[in-house]
Amino acid sequence: MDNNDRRSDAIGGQEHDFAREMLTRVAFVRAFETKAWALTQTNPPRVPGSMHFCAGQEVVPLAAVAGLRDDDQIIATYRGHGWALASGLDPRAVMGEICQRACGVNGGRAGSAYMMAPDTRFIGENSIVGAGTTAACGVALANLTAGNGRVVAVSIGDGAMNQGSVHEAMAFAAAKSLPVIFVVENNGWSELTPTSAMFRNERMARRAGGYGIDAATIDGTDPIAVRDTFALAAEQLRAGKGPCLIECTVPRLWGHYHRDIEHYRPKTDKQAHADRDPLLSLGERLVGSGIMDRAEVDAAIAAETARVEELAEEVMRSPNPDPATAHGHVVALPTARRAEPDETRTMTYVEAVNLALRTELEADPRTVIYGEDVGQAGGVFGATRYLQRDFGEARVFDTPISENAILGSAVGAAIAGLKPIVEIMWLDFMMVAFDQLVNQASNVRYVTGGKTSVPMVVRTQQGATPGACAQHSQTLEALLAHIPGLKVAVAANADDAYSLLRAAAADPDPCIVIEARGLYQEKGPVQLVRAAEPVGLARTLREGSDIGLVTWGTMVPRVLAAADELAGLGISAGVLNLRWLNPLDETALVDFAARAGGRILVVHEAVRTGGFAGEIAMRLSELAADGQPLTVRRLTTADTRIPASPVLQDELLPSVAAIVSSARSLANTARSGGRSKAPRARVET
Ligand SMILES: Cc1ncc(C[n+]2csc(CCOP(=O)(O)OP(=O)(O)O)c2C)c(N)n1
Repeated sequence: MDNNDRRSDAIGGQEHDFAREMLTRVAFVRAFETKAWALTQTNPPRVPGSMHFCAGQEVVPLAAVAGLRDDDQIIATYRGHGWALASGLDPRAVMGEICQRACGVNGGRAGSAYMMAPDTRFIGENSIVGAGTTAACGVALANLTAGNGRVVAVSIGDGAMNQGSVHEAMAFAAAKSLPVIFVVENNGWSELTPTSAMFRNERMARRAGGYGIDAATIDGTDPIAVRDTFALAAEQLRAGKGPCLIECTVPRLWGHYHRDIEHYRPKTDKQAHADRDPLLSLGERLVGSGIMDRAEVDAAIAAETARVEELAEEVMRSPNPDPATAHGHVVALPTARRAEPDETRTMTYVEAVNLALRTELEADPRTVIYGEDVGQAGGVFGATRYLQRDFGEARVFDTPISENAILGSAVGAAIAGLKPIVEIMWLDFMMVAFDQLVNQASNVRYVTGGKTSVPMVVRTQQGATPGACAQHSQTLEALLAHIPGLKVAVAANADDAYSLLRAAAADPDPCIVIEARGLYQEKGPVQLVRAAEPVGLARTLREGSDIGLVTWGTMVPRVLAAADELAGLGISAGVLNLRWLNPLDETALVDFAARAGGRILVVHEAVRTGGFAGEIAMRLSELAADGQPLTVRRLTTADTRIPASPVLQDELLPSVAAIVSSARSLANTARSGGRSKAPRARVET
C-alpha cells in the first residue's frame, strides 16, 4: 500500500476489540492535545512556554506499546505527550506537567518537552533533538547486563535523523548488539523545513542498512501494522538479533508548535496530511467493517473529549509548585562518610587509576568500564590495562569512536541501574559531546525531583605536554565546574588519582575526574581505602602563615616546589590542593585563607578569562569573616591557544620561578602594608 493513502480496508474479526480500543485511545490523546493547545492560545496564555503536539501521530505510541511487553521501556521524542500517555503515566500527572503544576509528573520542573519518569517504563522525553537515542543504548546495556529480556523503544522525528548523536547511537547499538528499537516518526517536516530538502533518499529506513541494522517502513496511521511490527521487532531483539529501526510514516496535522501559523507550508501539503488523519480513518474503518456505527464513533470521541476537559480544568485549579522547592535536588546532599584507611603503597599516577578501577570492579558487580580502546588494549595510557582480561568483556569493553554515544549511554545505563565508569580519551574530545553532560547527565536528578540519579563517572585527562597540539592540550575544568548537577575533580598526584576516582565511584551523581597526562608516570604514596571518602574534600599539603597558594591538578607539584623556594627566602607559604572544584570545599578554603593571613595566590594551568581562580576570589570575598583582611591574586596561563613547541609552552604556562615571583610580590605587599600592582606577568599577553 502507498503510505500516503488513507487506510480504508476492512478490519478482521479478531481485531475488533483492539480497533475499538484504539479508537478510544487515539480520541483521548487527540482531545488531550486539543485541550493543551487551547490552554496556550489565550492572552495571556493559561500555560506559558512552547508546546509541541502529536496530532496525527497518535497511533504510533499507542499501537507500538500494544506490541511491546509491559516492562519494555520507552524514550520519547520531545513531541512526546502521546508516548507518555501510551506508557501508562497518569493523564492527570501528564497534563499537570505540561501545565507546570505541582501535581505534574515532574512537579513542573520539566514542562511539555522534557517530561521524565525513569522510575516507570517511561524513561522520558528529550528536548534535545535526537539525544534520547544514546541514552536508549545505555538503558539497553543495563537490560542486557541484567538479562531481563527488556527492549527499549526510542522515538525521534525524521529531522533528527541528521543529528550526530543518532548516528553515534546507531553505530554503538550495532557494535554492541543492543536491544534498541529506533522509531522514526516521519511526518515529512523538520521543524519549519520539509525534510525532503535535507535528504537524498526518501526512506529513512534505508540509512539503517549502512549500520547493519534491520529496518522497515510502515504506515504509522495503521494500528494493526504498527502493533504487529513492534511485536515482531521486539521478539527478534529478545532473541539477540541486535537493534532495528522502524520508520513510521505519519501526517503532521498541526504546526510545529503552538504558535506556528505555517506560513511556509503549501496548502496542498497540509491537505494531503489532513487526508491521512488516523482518527478519521480509524473511525471510517470501524464503521466500514460493521464494528461500530457512526453515532457510536462520534459518541466515543465525545466521551474522551469530555474526560480530558474535566481533568484539564481540575489540573488548572490545582496548585503551582512551592517556590521554596526550586533549589532542591541539584545534587545529592553531602554524606558524612569517612574514608577507612587501609595501607599505603607507592605507585605511579596511572597505576593508581588502574588500581582504583580494579577495586571498583571487584566491589560492585554493577560497575562497567568502557570507552575507546579501554578494553582489549587497556587504554592508550594504560589506565585500564588487564581489566578486561580479569573481569571479562561484558564489564570492560571497547566502543566505537563516538563520544556522544559513550557519554549518552552512560547516562542511560546509570539511570537503569549500572554504575558506568567511562573514559573520554582527551578532555578536548569531550567538546564534541558536551550535550550529554551539560543537557543530559546534569538534569536528571533535578527534573525528577530527586527520584532518579545518574551515578556515572567520566574519566578523562588534560593539560599541555611537550609537542601536543592545541586540540590536545587544553585545561578546561572551569567549563565543567560551571554546570550545576555535575561534580568535578582534578587529580594532582597518584593519591588523588586513586582517592578521587574512588570517591566519584561511590557518589550518586555524575562525576568527572580529570587526570593529568603529564603526571601519569610520576610515582607517589597512595593511601588505599576500603570505603571511599566523600566527594568535595580539599587537602592542605603545607601550612604557611605569610601566604596561601591555592591550586590543583598539574600545578600542584610546581606550587610545592615554589613553596620550598619561598621557605628558603624566609616566606612561609601554605599550599592547598583543591581537588574538587564542584563541590568546592568552602570550609577548607576559608580556613586556609585565614591561616595564611588572608593573602591568597591562586595558580592554575587553565587560561585566565573565566578560569576558576575568579570563582575562588569571589567565594572567599563572600565567605571571609567580617574585618578579615583578604587579598586574592592569580597566576594562570595567558589567554592564548596552546602551541606544540615546548619552548613556546614554557613561555605561557606558570613556571616555578613565576609562582615564586608572584608569591613574593604578594607577601611583600602585605608586609609593607601597601598595595603594589598585581603580579600578572604570566597572565598578560
Ligand atoms: C539539538 C537540537 N537542535 C535543534 C533543536 C530545535 N528543534 C526543536 S524541534 C526541531 C525539529 C525536529 O524535527 P523532527 O526531528 O523531524 O521532529 P518533528 O518536529 O517532526 O516531530 C528542532 C530543529 C533542538 N531542540 N535540539
